[in-house]
Amino acid sequence: MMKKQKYIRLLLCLVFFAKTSSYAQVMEEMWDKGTGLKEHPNVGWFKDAKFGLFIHWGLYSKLAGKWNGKNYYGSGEWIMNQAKIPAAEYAKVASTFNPVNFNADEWAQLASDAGIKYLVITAKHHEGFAMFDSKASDFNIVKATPYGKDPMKALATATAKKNIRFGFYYSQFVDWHEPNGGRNSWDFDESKKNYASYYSQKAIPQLKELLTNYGPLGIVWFDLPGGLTKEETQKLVDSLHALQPQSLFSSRVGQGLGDYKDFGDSEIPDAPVKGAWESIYTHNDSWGYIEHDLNFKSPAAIIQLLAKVASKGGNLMLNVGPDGNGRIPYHSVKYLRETGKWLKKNGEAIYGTTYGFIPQQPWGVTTAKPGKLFLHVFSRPGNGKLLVPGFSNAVKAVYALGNRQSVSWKKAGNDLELQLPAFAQDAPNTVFVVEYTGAQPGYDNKSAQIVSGQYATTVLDAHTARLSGNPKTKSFTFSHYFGDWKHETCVIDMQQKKDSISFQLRVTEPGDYRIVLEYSCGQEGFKQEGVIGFAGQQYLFRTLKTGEFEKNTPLLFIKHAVSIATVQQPGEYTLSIHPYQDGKELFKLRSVILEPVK
Ligand code: FHN
Repeated sequence: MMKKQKYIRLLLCLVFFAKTSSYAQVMEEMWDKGTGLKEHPNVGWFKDAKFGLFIHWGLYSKLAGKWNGKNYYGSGEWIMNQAKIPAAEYAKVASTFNPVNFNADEWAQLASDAGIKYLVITAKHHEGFAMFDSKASDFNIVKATPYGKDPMKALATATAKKNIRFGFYYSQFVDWHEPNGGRNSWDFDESKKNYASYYSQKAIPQLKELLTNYGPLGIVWFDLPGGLTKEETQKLVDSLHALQPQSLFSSRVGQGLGDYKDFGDSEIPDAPVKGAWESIYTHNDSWGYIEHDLNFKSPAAIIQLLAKVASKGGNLMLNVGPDGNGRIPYHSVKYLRETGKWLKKNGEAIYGTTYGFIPQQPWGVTTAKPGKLFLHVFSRPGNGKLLVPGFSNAVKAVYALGNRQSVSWKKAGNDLELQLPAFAQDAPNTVFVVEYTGAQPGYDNKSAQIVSGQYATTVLDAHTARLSGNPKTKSFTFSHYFGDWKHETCVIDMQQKKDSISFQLRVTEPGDYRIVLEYSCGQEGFKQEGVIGFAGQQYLFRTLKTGEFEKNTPLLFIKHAVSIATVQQPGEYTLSIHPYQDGKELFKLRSVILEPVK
């Protein structure tokens, strides 16, 4: 080949690689950037804690998702807003709020049994009702209800006895009870509100009461900031930190402040994130109690969610919504206890860990401590041979965490292969420990993704694709009911034939694999054709319609089985997807799923 042609070819390759390495760059930027917050010197306990309990409890708990004979779905704590209940009418609920079954010691014991290390409870949510004794407003549980006691005082004491860090959630701006509070536009004219007077007469005095009267607080969890400039927010933070310098303030204090980062509701970052952060999830579909919401995450789902969040380097704060009588729902108690039993045996793989340096595999995720990599095996390989790709360190020992039973292993280049012992196929998360020498390697976000016939499915998340042309990744936030937020990162804007995405795959077993595309597709994009290139073949598909896409409406996805691909030899392959011809956006691709055909 002419010298010039070689040069041009080299140049083209570099351009292609540069364009298609955007995924790796994004990953580097995301987790190298960390949370972007200045970490508090006392954040160490938080980063080690890994598992917190969120409690949403207020007058809304008594309404239980029902008002005037109508059932409400989604966030039960938003019922005043969803039903546009006049503040004066809503306040009357307090006159019958009498949670006689509330028992602080039982709640603290449940948290302890569940392996919870910190507990944050709503002291005042958007409804404006104080679940504590407040001199700043008589609209509180001691003055306005037949219960007449301060449950927060009891809970602060009970959690301290169990060595569980205690904290308050406080809605510092949204307050639907107050004429000058944020976001009640059905009783009050937003344009006439004086937020400054709301802060000075209620929010700041109540926050000072909370940071003064309940002992040392691990956390003050702010929510939905508003009505303050950055300078005013900084002043608020400084004045409150002066009362409790050791307490950690959540990033939802706003204006880029806070001592650790909270991601969106039900959101886990796509890539590992350095620093102190937490993901927050509901146990069912609502933060506040809804009598008819029994869609609780199973113990297995909680255990795997905790491991997935920890595998990115963060904490999971899981929410429960007690009812108006002060009882935590039966399924929350039962499933939290099951989670605690798992943590009792496997807590070493969660507490005090950082993100694992081996990215998600078909079998599960990893967490790490110096000299140890924890393999969280959600799915056991059919032949018991578990592959840990890209493990370059020297191995000292491999064993099952639960019973310390050693596991046979072998290294082949940068592959570590374990011969797993038998264990229950339906075990939610069986942890194996790899002890190694040498420094912990960096997060491996460049290796090819493993595809194996030993697992029922291999999911290729769209955000791991390399992009070429117009396509880009975009995270969508939406809720199906109301406020039960979901987050999905998709690849969008694949419109022209040249717009392609690709996955670098390492197929360890030859055979037939069914290709399933998980996507959302609206009126303008459906019935368009696409092309999948894989293992030397091309496969055609035509998109199906999943529903109309409008802002904030739910993205509905379909798992569309489009073809069977045959892989003749094990090895590295590229799986690419592009539109068959120029047209509208093909779809919003959530993932590509490969299923071995048996
Ligand atoms: O509006 C609130 C909601 O009711 C709930 O408290 C969640 C918990 O993170 N925070 C806000 C929505 O993000």
